[in-house]
Amino acid sequence: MLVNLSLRPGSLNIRHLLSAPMNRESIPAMISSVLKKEDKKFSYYREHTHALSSGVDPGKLMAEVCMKDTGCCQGAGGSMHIYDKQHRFQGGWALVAEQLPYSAGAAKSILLDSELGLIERDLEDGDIIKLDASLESSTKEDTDRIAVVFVGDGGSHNGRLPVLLNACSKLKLPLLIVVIDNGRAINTFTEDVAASTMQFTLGDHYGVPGLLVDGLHAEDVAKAGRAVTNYIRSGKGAAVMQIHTYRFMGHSPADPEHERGRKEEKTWARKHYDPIKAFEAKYTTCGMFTTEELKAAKKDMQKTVIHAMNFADNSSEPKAGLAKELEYPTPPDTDYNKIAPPSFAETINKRTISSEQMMNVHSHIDALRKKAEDGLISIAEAVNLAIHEEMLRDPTTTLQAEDLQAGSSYGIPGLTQQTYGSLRASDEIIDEGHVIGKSIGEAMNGYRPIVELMNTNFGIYGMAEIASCGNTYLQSGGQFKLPLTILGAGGTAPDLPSTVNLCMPTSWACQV
Ligand SMILES: Cc1ncc(C[n+]2csc(CCOP(=O)(O)OP(=O)(O)O)c2C)c(N)n1
Repeated sequence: MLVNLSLRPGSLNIRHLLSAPMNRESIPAMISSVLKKEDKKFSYYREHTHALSSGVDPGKLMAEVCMKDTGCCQGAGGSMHIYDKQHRFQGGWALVAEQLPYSAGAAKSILLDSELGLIERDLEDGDIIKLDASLESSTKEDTDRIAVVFVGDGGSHNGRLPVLLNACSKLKLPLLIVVIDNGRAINTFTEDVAASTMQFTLGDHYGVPGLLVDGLHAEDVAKAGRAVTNYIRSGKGAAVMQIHTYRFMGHSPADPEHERGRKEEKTWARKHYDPIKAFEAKYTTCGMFTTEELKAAKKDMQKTVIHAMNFADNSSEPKAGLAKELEYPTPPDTDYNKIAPPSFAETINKRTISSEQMMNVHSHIDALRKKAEDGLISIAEAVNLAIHEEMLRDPTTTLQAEDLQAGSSYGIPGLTQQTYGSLRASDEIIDEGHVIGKSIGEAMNGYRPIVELMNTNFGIYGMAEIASCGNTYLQSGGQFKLPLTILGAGGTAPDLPSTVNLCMPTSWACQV
């Protein structure tokens, strides 16, 4: 358990809470009071207030919910897929719990930035680039970034969470996992299906601390959020916050709310468990603000809502041809050999690869090239050669595989960890969904991961994540290009793979 709560005076105000009326939850209040623009935020399909409190423009958000051209994803995402690259709001994911491994990749990208000496900078068009940190003047926001992921209590019982906790622990990921616990998944009560409802203790096995918070009082949630994020920002690793809350409305407008005891429960909650009523009563009583100030603030908020609605109403439908335009981030006939390396490549290589490692990898590459010239190179060796050429050409290229350190089954990742270190070339747990998912998070945050699947068919564990590799460029309205390569051996040759399947995120696949 985490203790020592501390709340900076004035860090939570009426506006923070009033930005949260859609779910009547105090959690968005916490987001806006303790998270920074530079933090990487992952939510699920109940993400509207998370996006708003992360700084996403209300008009653009409403237009996206209505799938209009002016939405933050050009109308290609819709209600459950809100992305705003500039505010590091990285979805909006509709498959329950799929966002969990993505957040691990985002948190890992923060560690990679610091290991390589890279820094993120905003461009005027909302895009983000990486630069050599030694050439920039850095701020606190550059050095204490964290990632945060929200998941419902139903989603927190998905197997992706323990695997995520393992990664948090092994890598000391700067990640806050927030379990939004309304006691049910649609209409299924958690205790009917789960052996324990104490998700904040799940990290015990992995050494990841957790805190249980009553979401009734916004101030408590913000205090706890401040304490937990301070802990993570200080470099101690990840933490879990489980926040109790209540869902006043049905799961969706289509929900008939037939779960047992719903009527009585709602009557009780309206009286005793409404964070907005609690907030208003507490702070008008103690004189923090008057009833008139409260009314004025509400009016102000209503104006914002009306303005956002009108903006969405008056916007056009997405332009015809948008889906075609967002099919590939780079044209399919692009010659990747002609893409210039990043300007920092040479400096970062010098900084992170010793001269001995460099000599070794170059003699390895020379030997493979010689084999290629002699017509003796195997497919696995050719892929290994391509991986080394790419990892040297662009230090933002990473590699993840099972059994990687030993070269995996066919030598495809051979000599990568020995050359580029275990963060860029990482051995992975045997959960292909997690590995591909973590790579998606890296790819959304300036890296170019390669996943080697040992054998292609093992990728079946990662079907959800593979689908999102293909969807996300489109659904984010072109904001996230996902430069991710998945490759694996196919065929049954005992020594060398007879084929290597390559699949790229933007829905093309080929067999070599
Ligand atoms: C993989 C997957 N299975 C099923 C669903 C259908 N579904 C949508 S929401 C939901 C319940 C999730 O509950 P919880 O995680 O507690 O989130 P809440 O909506 O209560 O915030 C289910 C089963 C889905 N979206 N994705």
